[in-house]
Amino acid sequence: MAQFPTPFGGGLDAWVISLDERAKHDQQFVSLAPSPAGYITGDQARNFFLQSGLPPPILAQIWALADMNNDGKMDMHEFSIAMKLIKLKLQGHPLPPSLPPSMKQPPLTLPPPPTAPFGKGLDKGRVHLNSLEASFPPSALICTAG
Ligand SMILES: [Ca+2]
Repeated sequence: MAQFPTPFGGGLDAWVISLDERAKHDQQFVSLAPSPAGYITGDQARNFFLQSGLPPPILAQIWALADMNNDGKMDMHEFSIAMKLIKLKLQGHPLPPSLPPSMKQPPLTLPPPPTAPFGKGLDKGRVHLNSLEASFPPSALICTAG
């Protein structure tokens, strides 16, 4: 019987990618300069994954698992899966024969980040301040109870 330490409680799925992990993976993905379409190539990914210290044959297995649509490229979600598999492998978990369903689902449907144009920042700040003053007149703050 294999005896792994199980840091994950009985009910929790070791393959689930947490929001924190996904956020880190997304940052790493962006740092690899994905194409405008949102993909990194096999070469880009391989060089990055090799930094994990895992042997190339293992990384090839991880790639095969994570590249869900087998297009030879990684989108943000596939990259996150690969990173999670690398982490688990480094922790001593065996690779799954196929991708666990809990990994295929995105960790959360994140709302798209607000795309505020930089030029409008000052104006927006001013509007925000004005509305704050309107909502909280100073007289309310110095009102003493009883
Ligand atoms: Ca792919």
